Amino acid sequence: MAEAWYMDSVEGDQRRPHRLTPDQPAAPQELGVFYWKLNADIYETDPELERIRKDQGYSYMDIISIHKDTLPNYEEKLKMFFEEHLHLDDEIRYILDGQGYFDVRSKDERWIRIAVTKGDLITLPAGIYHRFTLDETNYVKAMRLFAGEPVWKAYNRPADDFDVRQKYLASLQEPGERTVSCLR
Ligand code: KMT
Ligand code: NI
Repeated sequence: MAEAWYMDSVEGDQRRPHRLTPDQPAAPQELGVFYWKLNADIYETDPELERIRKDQGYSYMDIISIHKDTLPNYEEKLKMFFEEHLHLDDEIRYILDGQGYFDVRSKDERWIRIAVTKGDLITLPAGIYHRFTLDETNYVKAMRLFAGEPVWKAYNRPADDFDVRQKYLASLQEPGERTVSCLR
């Protein structure tokens, strides 16, 4: 798993690490987050990526480059990414270059910060509250994967009455029920 830690609640620049002192490591796999480490230098021909896409049914993919010179409406999009939200489907991102932070809500409603870097393929389960930010390097390039026709719609919190939210919460009660057939 990528490095993850519980965040402090200090106001200020979202791009800073916001680690507690002392550092408090976290285990996002307990929240249904999945993870693979791949070789991003060969993403165009990587058989391991092909295998994951086939096994998981990730038929759709595109590439997003988040940098002030490459992303239209950069500031506005960054703001949207950092609003606490959920989706009806898994959010699947493969970091091809650069880095950033996915924050996910723990079972006790604290923020867990997951540092993703080149080669990290991460999936956030449908119904989990989360957000994304660049770090102080201000650049990430990521492959967006999706099982079937992509639906990007984000529902900002509160979205507690959604079926997908209730199902997600129920899935946390049944460890072992969340299975992804993979090679970790
Ligand atoms: C999202 O949906 O939050 C994004 O696509 C931005 C993060 S991709 C590393
Ligand atoms: Ni999202």
